[in-house]
Amino acid sequence: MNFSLADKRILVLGFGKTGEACVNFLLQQGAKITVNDNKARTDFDTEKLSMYEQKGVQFYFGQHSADMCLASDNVIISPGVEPGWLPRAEMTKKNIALMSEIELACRFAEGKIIGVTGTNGKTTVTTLLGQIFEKAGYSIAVCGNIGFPFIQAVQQKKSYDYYIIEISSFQLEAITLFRAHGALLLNISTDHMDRYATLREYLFAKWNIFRNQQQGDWAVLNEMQDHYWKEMPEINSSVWKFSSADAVKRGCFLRNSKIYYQDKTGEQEVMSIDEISLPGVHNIENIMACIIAGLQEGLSLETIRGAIAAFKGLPHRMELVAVQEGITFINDSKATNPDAVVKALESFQKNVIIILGGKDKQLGYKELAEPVRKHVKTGILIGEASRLIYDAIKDTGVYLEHAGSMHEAVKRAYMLSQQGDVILLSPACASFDMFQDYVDRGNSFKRAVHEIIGQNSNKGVTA
Ligand code: UMA
Repeated sequence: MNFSLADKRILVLGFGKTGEACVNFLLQQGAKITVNDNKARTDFDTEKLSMYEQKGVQFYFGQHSADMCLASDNVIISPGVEPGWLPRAEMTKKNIALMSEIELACRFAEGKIIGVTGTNGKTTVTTLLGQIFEKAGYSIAVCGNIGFPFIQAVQQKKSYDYYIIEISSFQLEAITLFRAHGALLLNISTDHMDRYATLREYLFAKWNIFRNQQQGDWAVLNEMQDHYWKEMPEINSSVWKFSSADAVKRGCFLRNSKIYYQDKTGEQEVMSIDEISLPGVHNIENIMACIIAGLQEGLSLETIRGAIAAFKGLPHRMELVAVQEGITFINDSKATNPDAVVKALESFQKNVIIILGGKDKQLGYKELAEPVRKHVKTGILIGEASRLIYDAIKDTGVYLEHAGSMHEAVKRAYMLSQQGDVILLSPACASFDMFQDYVDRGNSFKRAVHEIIGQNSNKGVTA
C-alpha cells in the first residue's frame, strides 16, 4: 500500500503495549512523533522515556489535548483510549486521519489477514488457527489483542503467508482500509458497557471486521446468533456458519457428538468430540469456526483434525490447576463477563464452588442466576462487584459468602468442598480492582491453590 510516514507529524494516543509498538515502528519510518497519555509522567519508566526522547519523541502526560490532535497529520489511537473527547469534526475538516494500530499495520503488512473477533473465545481461536496453519506448513504471525501488537509483528517481519490476528471491538472502531481476507465473528454478548451505550453499538464496532471484505474473501458467523446478524449491514464476502444446535447449509455443525462440515458438494464428517481436549460446548463452537477457516484456505481435513486433537487449551481459560482428594481446581480467570461464566458453568453438574467478582463493567449479573441455581452449590464473592453479584443471585438459594482476598476465597472454597466438587475461578468481571490483569488474577488463584492444598494433605484435619 502506498502510505509514507516520513516526516509526517504523528500523534500516538496512549503509551501502553500498543502505543510503544507504534512508536518503535514510526521511528523506523522517519515520522515526527508525539505521544499523549493521560497518566502522569511518574507512572512510566524514566529511562525508557529518555531513550525515546533522545530519538526525538515528544511526550505529553496527564491529560489528552484536542489541540495536539489538530496539530498532527495522523492520530493513532490505542484501543483502551476512550475516544469521546476527540475533535472529530475539525479533524475531518483538516483531513487528519484517526486510525487504530491495526489500520496502521495493515498498510505495511504483506500477507493474507485472518481476523478473529467476538466477545469470548478470541484468544483460543486465534491460537488454534495459528497451530493449524503452522501444521499446514505456512509462515504465520499470531498477533493482535492476544498481547503481541500487529504492528510489532509487521516491524519484525513484513512478509508472512498469514497474519492471524485477535481483534477487539476497540481496535475495529478506527479502521478505514483494514481488510481481513478471512473474518471470524465468534459470538456476541454483553461486554464493555462502560465504553458502549448499547449492545448494538458494540456489535456495530465488531461488524467492522467485515467492512472492507471483497469477493474471494470469507466470513464466519455463529448461526445460533442469526437474530443479531440479520439486523446488520450485508457482508460482501462468502459467509459460512457454525452451530452446536442444528445442521447448517454452509459450514459446520454438531450432531450426535460428531462435527460435520457441509458445502455445496454435500456433508462430511470431520471428527468426533472425543478427540477434543477442551471442555464445554462453547469450545466445540470455537473449534468449528477454526475448521471452517482452515477449509476455506484449502487445508486438508487431516491437518486440521491433527492440530485440533493436539491442542490442549490455554492458561487462564478453563485451565485445570490441580486435583486433590477428588476436588478439581479450575482457573477460568479470562472469564471477564457473565456470558463466559455461563458457558463455563454449563460444562458441569451441580457440583461447582465458584469464585466470582472483581471490577464491575456495568454488564449486570442477572443472567448468572439460572446457571448458578443449576450448577453451583456455593459461591464465594470477591472484589468491588461482590455486592452487585450478591443482589443478582441471592434468590437462587445457593449458599454465598464474601472473601477479602484470593487466598481467603480459595481457602474457604476448599474448606466447604467435598470429593467430586469443582472449585472454579470464573469471575464475570475485570480484574483491575485487585490485580494487574486477568493473568495476575489467574496466577494468584493458582498460587493460592498450591499453597492451600500443599498445607492440607488431609483437608479434613484443618477444615
Ligand atoms: N490511556 C490513555 N487514555 C485513556 C485510556 C488509557 O492515555 O483514555 C493510556 C493508559 O494510561 C496507558 C495506555 O493508554 O498508558 C494503555 O493503552 P491500552 O489501554 O490501549 O492498552 P495496551 O497496553 O496498548 O494493550 C492493548 C489492549 N488493551 C485494551 O484493549 C484495553 C490489550 O488487550 C492488547 O493485548 C494489546 O493492546 C496488544 O494489542 C488487553 C485487553 O484487555 C488484553 N483487551 C480487551 C479484552 O480482551 O476484552 C479489549
